[in-house]
Amino acid sequence: MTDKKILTIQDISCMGQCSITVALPIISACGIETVILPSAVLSTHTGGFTGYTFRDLTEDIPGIMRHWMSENLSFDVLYTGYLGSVTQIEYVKELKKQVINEEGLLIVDPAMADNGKLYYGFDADFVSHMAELCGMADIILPNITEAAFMTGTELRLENQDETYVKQLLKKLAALGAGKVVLKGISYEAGKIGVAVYDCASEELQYYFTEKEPQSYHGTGDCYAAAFTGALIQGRDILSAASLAADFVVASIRATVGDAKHLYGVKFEKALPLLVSELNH
Ligand code: PXL
Repeated sequence: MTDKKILTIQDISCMGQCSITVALPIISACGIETVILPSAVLSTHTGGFTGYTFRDLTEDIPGIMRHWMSENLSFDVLYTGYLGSVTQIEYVKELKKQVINEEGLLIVDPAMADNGKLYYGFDADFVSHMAELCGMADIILPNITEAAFMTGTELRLENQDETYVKQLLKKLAALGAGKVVLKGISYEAGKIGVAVYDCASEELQYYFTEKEPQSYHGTGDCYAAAFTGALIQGRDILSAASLAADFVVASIRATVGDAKHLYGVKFEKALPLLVSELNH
């Protein structure tokens, strides 16, 4: 029996509990082999730190891909996170063509904005290229900010209603994506959740959790990794989306008591919960 392999492309932020430093342990804990393609190496992530180093690895990507092709290596899933440039988005399309099995999945976490703001270094051109990549994906995992930016829709971080959320989902579907897991939905005070939308059948499902008062960097990355790991381990999309939400809440709860720890969440403390829920 051959087990599935996930290839993930995103940066290594050496310190900061995001991107590859969370994707690798989380997906591995789900029991799935994870192949990494680092898009850049930063001393820290770009949210809240200043003076970080940034080594762009764009030029290395074609050579890595060609070596895999020469070894006849291929993978079942391409899961993308933080990408450093439009060129890297183009390379993702090439990777999907060259090293992902024919039946393989493309899962895209746009990882470029949150709370109404683009992350440092991104612009409107990057957003439109990311929207195009989302249009080629089987599953996309945007938050409300990314969804609004990619579809040119007014941003409502609060006081959302189903009409607004359905408008966003339909516009994301129009990009061409297969399924959408839209994060950061809030219809009532104290609750936050995800909408899981099948663009072909228009089936819409939700999962809500308690809203934690403090927000942390890197929770989107933890969410995407747990979702991808659970899905490839055999969960259906709603179950994977729900499990990932519970995992992020547990990670935040493990972090709140430590006032010095604001740059990321202590997801390590919640890994046993994720593993036991997955094996349930
Ligand atoms: O968590 C998303 C992310 C990943 N990688 C880097 C980032 C960010 C968000 O700011 O800066 C380098």
